[in-house]
Amino acid sequence: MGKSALGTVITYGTFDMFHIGHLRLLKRMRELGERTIVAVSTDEFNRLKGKKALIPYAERKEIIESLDCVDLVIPEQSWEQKPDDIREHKVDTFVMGNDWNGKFDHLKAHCQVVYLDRTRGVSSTELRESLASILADDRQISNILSLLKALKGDLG
Ligand code: C2G
Repeated sequence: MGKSALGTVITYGTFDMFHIGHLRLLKRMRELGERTIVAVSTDEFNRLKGKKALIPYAERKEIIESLDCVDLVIPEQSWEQKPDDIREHKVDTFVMGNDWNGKFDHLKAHCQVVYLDRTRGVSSTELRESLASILADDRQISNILSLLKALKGDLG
């Protein structure tokens, strides 16, 4: 089926510390529809989701809006807004990574529901943890250096 036959596609997410997993999902979403919409979780909604994004909503929104494969970005402010979004934007297909497999099947009453394979080996959480360990190593190295300087001073 050609893209135009598939009309409008929507997906939802935090998209914190934008990475290749996010990009691949959005590019594959582009293959499923002529018009693509991304609902980016606001900072307030992330608190409801129990997620603390490192990058504020306005910057996450700006990054997603800059992508050629994305036509429109809207705020995701609640779990319940999806059916209204689907109606308002005349969405034909709802897309999510398959870590959400089955969780949005109820939306089949409104549009097609497609779960795409997640990209393995990368997530915002893993990026944050690697960043934290690199910073911890840096702190350790600077502690050792200041200790060596102090020792050098003592030895005259
Ligand atoms: N994703 C992916 N591969 C990864 C990481 C994420 O394909 N390595 C996909 C997720 O499956 C999701 C999208 O990228 O479809 C956005 O991921 P998150 O920002 O983690 O989204 P999440 O916080 O799960 O929010 O109402 C739905 C929620 O807002 C989803």
